[in-house]
Amino acid sequence: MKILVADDESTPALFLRRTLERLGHDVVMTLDGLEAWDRLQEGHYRLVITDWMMPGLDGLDLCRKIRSRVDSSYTYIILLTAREGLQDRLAGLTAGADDFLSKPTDPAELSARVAIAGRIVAMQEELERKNLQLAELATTDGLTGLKNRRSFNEALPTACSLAVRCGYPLSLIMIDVDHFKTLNDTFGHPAGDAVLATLADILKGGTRDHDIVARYGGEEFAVLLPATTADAASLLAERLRSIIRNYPWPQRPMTVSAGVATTGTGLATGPELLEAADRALYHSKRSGRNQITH
Ligand code: GH3
Ligand code: MG
Ligand code: MG
Ligand code: MG
Repeated sequence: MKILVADDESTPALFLRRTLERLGHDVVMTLDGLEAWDRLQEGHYRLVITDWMMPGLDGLDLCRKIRSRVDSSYTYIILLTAREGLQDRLAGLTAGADDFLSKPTDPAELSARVAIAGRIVAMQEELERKNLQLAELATTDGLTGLKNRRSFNEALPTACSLAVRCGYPLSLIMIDVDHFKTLNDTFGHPAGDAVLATLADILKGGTRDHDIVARYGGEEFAVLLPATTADAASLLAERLRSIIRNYPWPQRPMTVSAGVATTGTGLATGPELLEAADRALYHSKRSGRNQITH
């Protein structure tokens, strides 16, 4: 475990270091609270063992500063102190310490208390990992790995206001697979799923990293293109249509219809953009499919 030690007296500090390193920990030593605080800005330490009395920033101040951080993983704090009174312990706990060690420190007790810190921090990290996984699950489409509709709908307003504020055009392509139902009916649902996954790869491969590609519905995809003019978006939509038409599909030729919309006169918000792209897509379908409309 990565441990930061702050102690202004060299003899107990060296003893701590030797004991912790013998237990297999990765230890960084600092001489006061300010230096410790600086180190904490540079990297994440799961455990801080800090002396109470230090010049500059003392142990209590350091505890308070660590606890005032937002958006950072939990740091377990053990306060080293020769003070034993109730008032002192209360002051330490209130400042944010998790535990105490008396000075001079007994190596067996140090080892036991560091083990407690390890358990708490491991639990915390497991929670963070699970939260990340959940967030990923909630925003990703399981079949294609693309963003799902919810995640797209969350990204759309931000992209719109950014485009308006920065004065660049934002384009949206809505794509719907032609006669997809008959593919399912003829070749089965799993074949349909495989086609959707390949389509997602084609769309991802044909766009840039900062473009947002989402599975908007069953066999409908949305491609959001920041800083892309109507002409550029139509060119891209046409290129995607052509790639899909010419792809060697194992079952039968596949085609898509697309509708393109770009921010501009009367088109500024997410719903307006979606409605315009939908209308254009409907026009492509009505006009015989396998085509794009802007
Ligand atoms: P159109 O050219 O008018 O779009 O015809 P279509 O057959 O593509 O349109 P329709 O909306 O009638 O059918 C869409 C089909 O997509 C129906 C549904 O079973 C299928 N579908 C939706 N989601 C999935 C999926 O996750 N996997 C598979 N295999 N099929 C799906
Ligand atoms: Mg001291
Ligand atoms: Mg559809
Ligand atoms: Mg369709």
